[in-house]
Amino acid sequence: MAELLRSLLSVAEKAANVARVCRQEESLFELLVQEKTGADKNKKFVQDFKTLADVVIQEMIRHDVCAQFPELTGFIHGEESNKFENGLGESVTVTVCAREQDTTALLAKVLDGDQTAASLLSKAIHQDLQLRDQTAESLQLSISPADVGIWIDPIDGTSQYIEGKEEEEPDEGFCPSGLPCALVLIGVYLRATGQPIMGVINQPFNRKDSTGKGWKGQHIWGVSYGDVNVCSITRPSNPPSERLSVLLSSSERPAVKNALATLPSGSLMYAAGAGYKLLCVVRGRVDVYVLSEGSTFKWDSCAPHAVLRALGGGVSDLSQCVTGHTTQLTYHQPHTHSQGVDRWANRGGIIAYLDSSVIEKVVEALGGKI
Ligand code: 2IP
Ligand code: CA
Repeated sequence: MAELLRSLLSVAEKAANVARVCRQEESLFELLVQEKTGADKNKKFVQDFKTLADVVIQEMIRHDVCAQFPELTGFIHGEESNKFENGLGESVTVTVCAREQDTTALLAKVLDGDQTAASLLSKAIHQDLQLRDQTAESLQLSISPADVGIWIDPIDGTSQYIEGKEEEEPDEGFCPSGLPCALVLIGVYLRATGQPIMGVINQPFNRKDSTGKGWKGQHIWGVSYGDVNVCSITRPSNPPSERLSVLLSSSERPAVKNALATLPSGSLMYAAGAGYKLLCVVRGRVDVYVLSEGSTFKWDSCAPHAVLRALGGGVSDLSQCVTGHTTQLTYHQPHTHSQGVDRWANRGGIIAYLDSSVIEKVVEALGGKI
């Protein structure tokens, strides 16, 4: 199973490369930012390119992982569907082929014959990239790939990715918006219990490179299975303090913002991206991320949740915590009475922490407001 971690680290890095290439190569960037509507809309164009970029990354991860671990076929789920229907009613399924030239041909079809864009994308997809990580290489794990499933969020924080505000992340690691909030998330859970056991978070746009034109990324991973709790970073050790920093979505309900603002010495902060907010908890940049609505999904939280567990923390359902049940989220069962993506929503909201003692303080401050 440690091979699975090594494979996910490499494919997440490749995904980050595709995300960077789409912004750096002019012919791809033009497609990414142009939103054609009305008469300008090319009916043969299968979908928004931004959706295609997401799907291409998702399918690349699926392709690479299944090629190495066939037991995972049918158990790799993502945010996006790979079937598109264009304005002419033609249906196209986006997949990654075994050979680069075949992927190029397929993408050219989807991109209405744009060979340059198709070749650039295909080259990034088929790049042979092996990410080396010493701790991951020496890790031993006795679990079979046949016992796990995977959630992929190819690009979390898509709106930040498209908008492309070039904020660099400061050393303290907190950026309320901009490219650093866009993340590639790959999480592994146990099929039997839904527990998240392995997570890879890749941040493609962490800081500018030496030329000042391109970007360098960074990644964090964690494994929490049985007695094994290993993470690529050490658990942040914030000095004990009465102060509680709470991270929220800017679209959080006013009643919740007001209630949390009453926390003794509390400070409210806001940032874009569900994955990015979870990453801020992982790094100890804030004490807790609170979300009162069901606007995140299994693919948003699985990877960061596994990393938090590896560090001794967790992610729980906020609505359950309010009733005294602090059990953590699971990832294997859909809401059977819901339709579409809502089947996989974290319906009761979420609360993410390194130290579970924050749950009580947050619940008390919310005092029946949710
Ligand atoms: C989104 C993205 C949004 C987030 C939302 C996620 O995923 O992370 O930023 O909202 O919950 O589902 P907010 O930023 O208000 O927390 P995606 O970008 O993949 O659609
Ligand atoms: Ca997402």
